Amino acid sequence: MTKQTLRETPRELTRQQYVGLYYYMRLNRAVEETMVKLFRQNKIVGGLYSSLGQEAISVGTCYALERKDWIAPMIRNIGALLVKGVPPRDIFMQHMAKYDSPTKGRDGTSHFGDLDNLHIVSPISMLGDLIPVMTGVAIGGRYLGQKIVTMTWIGDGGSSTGVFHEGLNFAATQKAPFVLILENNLWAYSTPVRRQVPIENLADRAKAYGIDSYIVDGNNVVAVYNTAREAVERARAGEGPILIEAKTFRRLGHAQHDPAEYVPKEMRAYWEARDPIVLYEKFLTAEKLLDAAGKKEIDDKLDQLLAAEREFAENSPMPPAEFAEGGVYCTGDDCHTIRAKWERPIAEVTPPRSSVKAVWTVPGFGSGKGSGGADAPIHFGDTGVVVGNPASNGRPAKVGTKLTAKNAPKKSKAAAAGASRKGRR
Ligand SMILES: Cc1ncc(C[n+]2csc(CCOP(=O)(O)OP(=O)(O)O)c2C)c(N)n1
Ligand SMILES: [Mg+2]
Repeated sequence: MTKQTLRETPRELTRQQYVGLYYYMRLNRAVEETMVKLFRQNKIVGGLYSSLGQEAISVGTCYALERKDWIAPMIRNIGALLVKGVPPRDIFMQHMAKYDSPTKGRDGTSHFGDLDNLHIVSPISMLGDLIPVMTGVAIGGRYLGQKIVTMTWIGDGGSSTGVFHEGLNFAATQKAPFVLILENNLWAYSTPVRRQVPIENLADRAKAYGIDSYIVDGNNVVAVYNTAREAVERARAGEGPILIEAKTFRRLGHAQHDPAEYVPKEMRAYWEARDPIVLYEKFLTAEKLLDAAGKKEIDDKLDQLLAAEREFAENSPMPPAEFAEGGVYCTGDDCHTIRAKWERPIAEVTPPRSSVKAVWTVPGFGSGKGSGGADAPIHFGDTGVVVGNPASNGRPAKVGTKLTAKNAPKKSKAAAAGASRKGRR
């Protein structure tokens, strides 16, 4: 069901949280403004994207997460990276392909992640692919009993890819603790949303997957935060995935190279008058949460921080030439030790004990029976038992065929060995 309003009265934020939202929106904008300068000085390698006018979405949604939660930002989600704790210098250096950047100059833009500390999955260029990936992370977290929520962002254009539907349907059937933010900024490259989708509200797509959705004013950071907070809490409580459509506008072109002359002037003017930072400043002033002195403090803090971060990034060297051929493909142990990191003892998460019940269970999930009659991890419905008969040259036996003494395959040596291995467990 699509909700225009929240289930309960929005919670009061603390003064620190109100100011925090403001600080991160300002930081988001300042980091991107700095990168525009670097781009014009030819110091950025590759394209430069902008989230001008969309800062309330990245910041407000990510602010609703807990430290342990996982995000997968896209190109217009620098704000989410900053809220998660990525220092501006990493973002600058990554765009400049510097040696000290998170990918050591091997990749550009915001294409980097941090699996160990900040729980950030790197963007995937193929629009929509992060949906099944983050669904997988959510299910993995539930299996490990971590009570995490995962979040990713998608555009209006990206919401028409096949994998958007496949991924969201998969998340819904799995009841994954996953929140998807759909940033409807009215344009996908030069295609207006009306020429791409025959519906008014993209949130309505949630109905097709049987999940809940919200529509929120993407230029109102408090509304975005409150909506995301409620969605995150519901997902964490086991209600399944939730889709939030944030209505907004892409103020610049697709990237720096695009002057976006195809955007009608009146449309641009309408949205420019709704700048999320200007609106929020007015709100904070009216509510006496920020005065001139408080604003000056933030201005100064941002100036100092960005000057220092930019200097660090500019002084970082480019990667040495001989480094180019290394690390493109993992070459095994001389690259890094390939070993899964278990947060529960390995014996507990590998067979036979991996069949233990997930620590964090969700009502109605996993109550199905497998073909053998025992609890199955997913519901197999009423499908009959499928029995493969080795004697039929690889052809499967008919659905529903029961094993009888007559059609039972003889135990091969390998099967017998397998059985005894099982017996030893
Ligand atoms: C599957 C896929 N198709 C096409 C592209 C090329 N592409 C990159 S961004 C983009 C436009 C995306 O528009 P939207 O999803 O509305 O996001 P916005 O740029 O407005 O934030 C396209 C078509 C891609 N990256 N992946
Ligand atoms: Mg768009």
